[in-house]
Amino acid sequence: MRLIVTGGCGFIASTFLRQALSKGEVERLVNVDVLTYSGRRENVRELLPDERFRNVELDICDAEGIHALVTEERPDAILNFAAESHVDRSLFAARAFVRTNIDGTLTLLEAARGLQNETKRPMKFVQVSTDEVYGDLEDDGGAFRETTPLDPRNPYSATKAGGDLMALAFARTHGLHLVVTRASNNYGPFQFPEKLIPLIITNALEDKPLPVYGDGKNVRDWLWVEDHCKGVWAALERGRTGQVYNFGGASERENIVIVRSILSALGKPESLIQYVKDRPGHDRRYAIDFTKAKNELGWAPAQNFEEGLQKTVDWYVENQAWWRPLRDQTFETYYKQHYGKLGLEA
Ligand code: NAD
Ligand code: TDX
Repeated sequence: MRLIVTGGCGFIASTFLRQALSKGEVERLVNVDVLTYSGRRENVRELLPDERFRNVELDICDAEGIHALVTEERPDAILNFAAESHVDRSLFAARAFVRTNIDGTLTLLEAARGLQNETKRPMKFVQVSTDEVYGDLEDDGGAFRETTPLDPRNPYSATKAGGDLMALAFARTHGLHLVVTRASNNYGPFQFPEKLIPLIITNALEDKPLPVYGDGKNVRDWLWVEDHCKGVWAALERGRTGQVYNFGGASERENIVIVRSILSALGKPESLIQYVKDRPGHDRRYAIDFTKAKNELGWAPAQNFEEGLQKTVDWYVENQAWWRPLRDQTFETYYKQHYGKLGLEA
């Protein structure tokens, strides 16, 4: 199997790349990543010696570059993980999200369609998406199913929903063998320290205040990143064309409960907790019904949350050389450097 993966220098896709290279049937694995602030070369460094692996620094919005790469590599499948992924960033820099999450997805879909037309071989495409496209849930029960109407409520999730719809349209109108996967909040090693769990761990290690938005009672469903990547693989292998598959961790927790667990794992005082102004449009609760993935893909999450959280805390304690340099940089600096070059205003 010959695969192109996008966003592989980021958190989730770098985990996917490591898993994929451990599979005998993978004959070629190409990573496409433009290295925004959250893309780190070091996340794929250990893969470079494997001669099946190729790392390409390229923007998924670069239509010519993507076309040339797809023509050269002739993949059996493209898996699109690349995205602007952080909700808070999308609140003041939404244009970058539109560019990568919608326009970049379209560029990849066009390239896949072109190759399929040329070779007359079925081309697979996995669009990696998020439960946030469904909006949010009330505190009292219910969970997102694949049939739940889309109701994105922030610029990040609006652009992910746009990418999903464009992808599904390409399955219907252009016959791409495409599936969309929607996962809940991932956690594990290599997550950029802007997302809740790594931010709280790294702030606590530096004895900095731990910002908890609103009342801290918003609920997320936490999915171990390796379980998510196994689901993406199952969707690639066994997903039905034009279908959506939800992946959840069966681990709903209030944010404040997670913050307290991290403090306790690190032996740090609760006085570090600082309630701050709520995120505008903050979704209250996410929960996922993954019955369809269970029935059709034979997938279920395996990692117990408390053990997974402990493994994550241990990783950040042991890998301070990975995250400490990232703490000195603000997103604003990266944004100006990276998007400024593209002439993009927020
Ligand atoms: P991340 O921010 O850690 O990684 C994103 C990667 O994409 C980075 O390496 C970045 O350099 C790259 N990238 C961004 N724009 C690009 C462009 N224009 N061209 C090429 N590369 C580009 O994100 P993540 O948390 O690993 O998320 C990966 C995917 O999974 C995203 O599509 C996200 O929407 C989805 N997802 C994430 C979560 C989560 O909890 N983190 C949950 C569900 C779904
Ligand atoms: O400093 C913080 N304080 C805080 O209380 C941060 C960064 C977050 N939070 C809260 C907001 C959310 O309720 O914690 C919860 C999780 O926040 P994030 O880590 O920013 O994740 P979320 O907004 O839920 O979105 C994530 O899950 C879906 C990912 O970032 C997305 O890429 C994914 O699609």
